[in-house]
Amino acid sequence: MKTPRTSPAPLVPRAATALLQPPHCTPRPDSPKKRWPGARSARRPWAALRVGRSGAMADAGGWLKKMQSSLKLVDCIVEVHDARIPLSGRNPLFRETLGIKPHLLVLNKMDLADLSQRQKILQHLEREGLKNVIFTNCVKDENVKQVIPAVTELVRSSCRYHRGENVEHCIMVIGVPNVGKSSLINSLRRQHLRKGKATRVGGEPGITRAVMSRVQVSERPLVFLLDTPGVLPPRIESVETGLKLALCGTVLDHLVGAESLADYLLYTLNRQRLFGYVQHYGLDGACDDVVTVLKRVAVRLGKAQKVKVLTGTGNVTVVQPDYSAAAHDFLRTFRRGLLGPVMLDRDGLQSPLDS
Ligand SMILES: Nc1nc2c(ncn2[C@@H]2O[C@H](COP(=O)(O)OP(=O)(O)OP(=O)(O)O)[C@@H](O)[C@H]2O)c(=O)[nH]1
Ligand SMILES: [Mg+2]
Repeated sequence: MKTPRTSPAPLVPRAATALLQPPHCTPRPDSPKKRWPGARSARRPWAALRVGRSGAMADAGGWLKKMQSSLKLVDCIVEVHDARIPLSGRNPLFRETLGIKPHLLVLNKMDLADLSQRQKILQHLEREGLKNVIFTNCVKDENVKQVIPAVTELVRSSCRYHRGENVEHCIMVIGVPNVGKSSLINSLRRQHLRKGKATRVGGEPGITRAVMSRVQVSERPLVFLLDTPGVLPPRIESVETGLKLALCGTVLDHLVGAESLADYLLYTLNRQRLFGYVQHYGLDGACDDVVTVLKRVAVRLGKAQKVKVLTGTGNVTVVQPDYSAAAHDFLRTFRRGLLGPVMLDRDGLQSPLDS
């Protein structure tokens, strides 16, 4: 196996350069020959993300209204977010509409996140006014036991208004899609009540589709939880934030395009010098060309497809690698953590002095 490139110039995604243009990237001319079949546009592969309007949750405003109307039953808000993007992609409307209640931020999926800069993350969040933060893994129930004591303390030290007489606590769990809100509820029940699933969990965004009735998660203190559907920000602040959200699975892959997302993933892994994909797919070495990587992945998976090509002598059927299946496998492998832990907000953590 070739050793991964160690030149100071970071590897860049072929197509991302046109749009992202980070100052350290050197854009290269696109070769039309190397485009993958079905690419929407070689120059603007992320255009489908529709920066500005996220578009993924059509009824986001409606959900927020429903959540707001349930606020009178609620003592504390637990916002769940993905630990791989601790600084970006949270919905600012949550603070505007639900911000009057005490707030705990749970950064979930810590098993998939590179948390070597945990202190910097916490300092950054504290500067944004977020003092109560817990990292969790709801699949393995790690740190989940810290949630109820933190909530109880927050509620104790805040004004409960008309709920002052109630002995029980009610928490509303909010967040963007697919970050593990329902998993947190199930994990809390496992930990405190030794009971099974109360709410459906799934690998795709949009599994929870209604503000649920209260679910008990603890006996002493008596705590109930309200599960809610994931709500994306109405405006995604930048293309890169949108891509990070999509990599974390908060947006359905087809809205961005699996091949485009795979390109951004390859770019990110190379920039962070995370070359686990080389070994995982048995490549000869690190590579910054997504078409080459996807071709190798497709061959390795034995995924090929027949396509009709119009030639001067008529239609010819040719067999070529199934780039789409390869891209989906690449994304799935990354999301399962098989390519190693990652911090997608690494750039946001660098102070100007560091760079
Ligand atoms: N690796 C890892 N996966 C997790 C963790 N927590 C949840 N998941 C997985 O993430 C996926 C989404 O979990 P859900 O609990 O359905 O997420 P949600 O936020 O309720 O999603 P919506 O209801 O669609 O908004 C599922 O496949 C879970 O198994 C975690 O801590 N680590
Ligand atoms: Mg859910």
